Amino acid sequence: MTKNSILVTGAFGLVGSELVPALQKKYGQDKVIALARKTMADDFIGILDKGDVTDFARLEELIKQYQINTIYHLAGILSVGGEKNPQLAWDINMGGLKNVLDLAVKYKLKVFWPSSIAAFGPTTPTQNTPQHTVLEPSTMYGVNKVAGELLGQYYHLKYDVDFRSLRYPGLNAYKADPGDGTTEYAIHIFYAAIKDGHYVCPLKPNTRLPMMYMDDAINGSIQLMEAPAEKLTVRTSYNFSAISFTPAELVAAIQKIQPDFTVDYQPNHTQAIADSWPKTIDDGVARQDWGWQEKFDLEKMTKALYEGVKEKIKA
Ligand code: AKB
Repeated sequence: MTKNSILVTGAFGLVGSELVPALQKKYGQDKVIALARKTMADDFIGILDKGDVTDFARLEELIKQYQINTIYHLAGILSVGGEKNPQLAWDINMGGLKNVLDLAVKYKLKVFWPSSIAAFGPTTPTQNTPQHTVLEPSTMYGVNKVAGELLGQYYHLKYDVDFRSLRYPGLNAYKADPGDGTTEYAIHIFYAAIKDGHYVCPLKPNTRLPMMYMDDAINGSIQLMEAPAEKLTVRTSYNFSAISFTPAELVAAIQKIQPDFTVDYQPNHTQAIADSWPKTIDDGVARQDWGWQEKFDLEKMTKALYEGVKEKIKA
């Protein structure tokens, strides 16, 4: 084991499953430690270990054992899961981050932590939501994201922790199974299209939400972590955006590949969450500070997801 390793918590989640291989490719397999609480992929190649982010002593042991200097702290509970169990969301989302930040002070770690469009709420301007705006979320997950952003900035100002963060939009990917979130309908729809030719959509057809293909999210996250510190003007969390689409627009894009695909719209409890979030995001500060630029539009994302999910189902 070499010095200056990278620890990725939530390594087998939607983001972690793609971030770990990208980091391994960039920095070497022996530099990346994938941490999981229980889920482990059978075909994983590299260094993996077990641990719970709410267990301070275990995290500290891992940091010492692997000589960690950077943490991508991804483990957490999403918006729908957080409404099912707000106490658990608080414990994992806030407890895990507080542990990571306290260890970052002690071991001088660089920290990446994802915030989300869930940090915004019903009183936030919904079109081209600015970087600096009202943050009054109505979900526990959103409350955790706002508190986490402020805590990260506090540790940066008070203890000089190199805390960096992005407000992820809905991230769409196929390597891992989607988690318990609101924007995840945009992943489930591909499985339903390919398996059944039909999807029951939990959101109204015109519910516009900010979204991104995972390749862009991974590139942007690594790019932010590599940006020179003096370029960064935001130490809460950067607005981070690529495409915004509605379920109806996504259905139309899938129907270009599979014309007989059909959908029923049966909005459920997730509609209220989606309605409290922005429709489009102004991420001009990220573009200006560290050169953020996405590569995937709706058509390119749809093609990549369709092919990826089809292969996964076949396998
Ligand atoms: C969710 O819908 O909960 C997440 C998110 C936007 O943070 N995908």
